[in-house]
Amino acid sequence: MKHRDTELFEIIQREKTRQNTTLQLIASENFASEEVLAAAGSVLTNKYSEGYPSKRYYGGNIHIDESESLAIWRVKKLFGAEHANVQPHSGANANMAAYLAVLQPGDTVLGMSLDHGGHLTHGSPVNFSGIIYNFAGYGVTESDERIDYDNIAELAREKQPKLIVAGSTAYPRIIQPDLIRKIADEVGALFMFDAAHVAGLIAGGVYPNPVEYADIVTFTNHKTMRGPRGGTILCKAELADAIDKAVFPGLQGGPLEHIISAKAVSFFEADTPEFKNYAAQIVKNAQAFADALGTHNFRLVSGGTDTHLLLVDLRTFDEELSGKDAQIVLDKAGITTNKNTVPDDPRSPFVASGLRLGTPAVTTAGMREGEMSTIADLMAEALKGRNDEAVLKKVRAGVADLCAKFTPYP
Ligand code: DSN
Repeated sequence: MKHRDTELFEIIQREKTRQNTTLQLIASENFASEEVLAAAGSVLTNKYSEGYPSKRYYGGNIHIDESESLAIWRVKKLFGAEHANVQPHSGANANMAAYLAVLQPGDTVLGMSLDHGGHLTHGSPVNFSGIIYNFAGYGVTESDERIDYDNIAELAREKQPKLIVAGSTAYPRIIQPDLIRKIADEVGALFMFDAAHVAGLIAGGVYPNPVEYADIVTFTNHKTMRGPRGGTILCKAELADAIDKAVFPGLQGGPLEHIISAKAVSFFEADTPEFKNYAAQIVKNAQAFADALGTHNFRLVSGGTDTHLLLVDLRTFDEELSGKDAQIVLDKAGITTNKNTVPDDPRSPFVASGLRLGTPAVTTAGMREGEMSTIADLMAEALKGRNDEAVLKKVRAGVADLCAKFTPYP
């Protein structure tokens, strides 16, 4: 298609080239399929459809109803959920709607602290969650950097929360939904699992399904799920009305029906044997990556990973190297990562002592364990030679060679 707005479409082309020619190691990113992209860019963007299938405030929603109903049906089947709301514009909106559905301002909630791997919407004081609700944070142990379920139980007995939130953005290990359900039952709390990072691993059968245990499960569609940007809420039947009312009219107006149709496509794609293999490969790649990084003296927080995500403590590799500087150097070499604090990090979140890495995107691009080892070598070379432009140029060339063999959008 010939574009009239060449300025903007050239920007999009440059971003596509960036995605095709550099390594995407941000744990929360992925490459959506051409069919997901086509649905997200479809004429469904033109339609107003406040309400839900068969209960809309505007006419002309016959096909929008078909698309949204298909998305709901597919995601309920995929996760074995009693109810689904596919309208949240984002994961943060999904969480906000969940809280609006079951909490009153000032209610007590437990969530994982941001500095131990939680999320802004799990009670950070600068986020609506910490402003409106009375959050108490739990974290990982100092000894093994894993979630301390006894600590959650003690905190729950002390605080008597109305809701316990599980889920994280920087925790490489499996969070056990059955153990948190037990704690919630003991203190009479509701249980919400934020599966933003791991939804695709759950759908692919390599992570415990929290739907069985949690009253509410929220997730984003664009991370391991490999769908369009957006959020989804799953819940028990008795919370269905409250959740739906919280999303609309409580929080949002017109749903993004083009995005909802793209969510439907990704639920279709996730319900296949290929996706199961994909999810298993994400984890195998992450574990191979962890092993390879270990040989270069990078320390893996918690000693490794059970998921798609690795949290690297850079201090064993080079005490002077901050996450911020590492991210900048790796960007120059064509390796896209994000700085991240490690548990009890002495540096601020803007500087940080760690890097968060993930394998969902490179696995979609077709890379396997051997390539993870190559990437670890390239990273170590770039970071060691960070003051030498020739080294960075050499690593950039190595990255380009690798990406030429594994191109997400040829
Ligand atoms: N931005 C997401 C992530 O990278 O994990 C969290 O919202």
